[in-house]
Amino acid sequence: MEETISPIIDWGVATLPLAGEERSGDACVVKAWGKKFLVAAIDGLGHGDQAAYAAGIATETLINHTSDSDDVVSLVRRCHQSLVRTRGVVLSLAIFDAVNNTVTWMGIGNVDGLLLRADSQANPPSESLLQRGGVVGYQLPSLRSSTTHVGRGDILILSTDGISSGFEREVSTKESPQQIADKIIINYKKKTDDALVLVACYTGDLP
Ligand SMILES: [Mn+2]
Repeated sequence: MEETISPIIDWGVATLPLAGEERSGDACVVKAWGKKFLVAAIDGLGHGDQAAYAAGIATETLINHTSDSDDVVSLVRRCHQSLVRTRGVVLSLAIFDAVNNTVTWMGIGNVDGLLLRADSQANPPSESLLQRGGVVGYQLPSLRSSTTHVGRGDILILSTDGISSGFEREVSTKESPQQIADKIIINYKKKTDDALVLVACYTGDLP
């Protein structure tokens, strides 16, 4: 994981390997540059060392290429190239842009993405990331990202398939991202897989 402090995002992450495994095949990236911020959650296929190896390569690729190719489609293509000799990963990633107050996101495989609106009048109150089937490093679908407006306090949650669905009912936007992530992993971790949940709260470009 790349640790980053940003003026535009507060974030927290919680992760646990499958019981009996020393290394997790789930990984995440958070990285700030300029007025942008990348969050990504990665699930190496399977679990154990080979899964962790593939997830590590995806992590490195995202960290090393974020500033020069800052769109999610080319980042996924780069990951695909560097993962060809691994078992591959599924991943979802999002780039926040504090100049335009947007987030652009995309998912390959089954890492869930959920955007919860801070504004109680927002309609719809949440949006789910559209995921496309495929495995990065093995078979990519046609890549299309989507961009949506974000406001201060909006919360993006990325979760691997080691987390059961339904946690959004219990998320309070008044809690810190780390508190939200900790609660989700305690209450929704499956016993059959590695698990990771990344919570990012958009604060905007505060003066
Ligand atoms: Mn998994």
